[in-house]
Amino acid sequence: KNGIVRPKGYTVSFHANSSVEKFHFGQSHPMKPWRLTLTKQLVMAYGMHTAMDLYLTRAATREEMAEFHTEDYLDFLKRVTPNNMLLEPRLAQYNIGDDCPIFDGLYDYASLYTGASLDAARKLCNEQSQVAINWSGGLHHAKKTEASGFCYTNDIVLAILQLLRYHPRVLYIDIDVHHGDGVEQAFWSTDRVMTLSFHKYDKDNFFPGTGPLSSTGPENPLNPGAHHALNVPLHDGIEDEDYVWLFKQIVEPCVGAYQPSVIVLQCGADSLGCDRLGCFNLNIRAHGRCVDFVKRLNLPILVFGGGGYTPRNVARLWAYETSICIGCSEQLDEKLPAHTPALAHFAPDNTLFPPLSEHGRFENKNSRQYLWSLVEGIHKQLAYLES
Ligand code: ZLV
Ligand code: CA
Ligand code: ZN
Repeated sequence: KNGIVRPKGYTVSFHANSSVEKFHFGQSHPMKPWRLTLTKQLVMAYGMHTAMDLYLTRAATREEMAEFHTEDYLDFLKRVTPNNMLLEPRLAQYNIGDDCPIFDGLYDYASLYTGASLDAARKLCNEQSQVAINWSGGLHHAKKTEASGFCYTNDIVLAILQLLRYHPRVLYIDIDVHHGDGVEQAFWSTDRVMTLSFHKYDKDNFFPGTGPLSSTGPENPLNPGAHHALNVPLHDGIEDEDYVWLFKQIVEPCVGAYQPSVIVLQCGADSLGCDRLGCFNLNIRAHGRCVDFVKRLNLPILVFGGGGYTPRNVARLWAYETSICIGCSEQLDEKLPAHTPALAHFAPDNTLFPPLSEHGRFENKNSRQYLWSLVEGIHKQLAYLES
């Protein structure tokens, strides 16, 4: 079966550089850049590459990264290596440690995933693409002057800064299981970006410990950023129907009230069931329904990856979400193509949609009443925008 067709006047662009796939955070570190190799293999095995514009991306320049990060932090990232790091007095200051280790080629890694996000943003700005995808991006924890949570440079913040040159209002939506704290913090005081993160929240026991419902922007109502940060804190074990329902109940009025001209969607795969670090019970189809809902709003979309620590499921999810962006998801066979290079990784079932919630690792601790209280809380915040 070949012949996934492109709809006329609608372009999906796919931005990647296979060099990012070869970096290693270290033996026992959960972040595995080779999950991107698996993802691309599935995308190609399904023949989706014929339905998109493919771009080989470049590394971001230092000047581009300095639009958000400080010169001294970029200097540090550029000079530090596993060999000289013990001579470096400021490792703690830049939050280097077990989560964010120094590994060979760190600066190249960060500038590559960041360059791909900037390329993707520019394709949207010049309207050569309606949906631009960078699965290597979405590193939402990095701060202006420090690394955090496996993230060194914040490609999302830098991409949004690009979009703001052409777009009056950017809506950022983050469905990674972790709070999108770096993006929220960067745009805390502006009304030109609305940030909305869905995440597991447990102040003292789950990283990064920020993002309660009550955290909605600066408290001073005269600050333009007031009410422009939105957070949807969840407990363990949320399931498909509840999550998708909640997502729609919240995203729809956000778009209605804020009227963004472009959407940035971080699709972290660690919100799936069976993720090594996650604690939700979502299946691939449910995660994809959130992407589909955003796509149907008919606004330009920048699509990023993010977390995702069970590589076979990351690849399944992002290949499936690529098909949703193209609009060909109905045409995908559930059975993975027999010629998929790394088919062994998807054994024994070899399917795109293995059940990820059945073994119920996490009991659902989100009552209906709790979910309604979140919807109500968000609607209350949005009411401030109308006035
Ligand atoms: O998916 O880490 O819990 C975007 C993203 O959102 C912590 N870090 C912090 C707080 C104290 N540390 C623990 C230090 C652990 C160091 C190594 C691991 C190693 C093996 C297995 C799991 C972890 C780990 N680290 C699990 N959770 C953490 C978090 C950081 C989560 C970042 C999520 C990034 C890409
Ligand atoms: Ca999130
Ligand atoms: Zn995450």
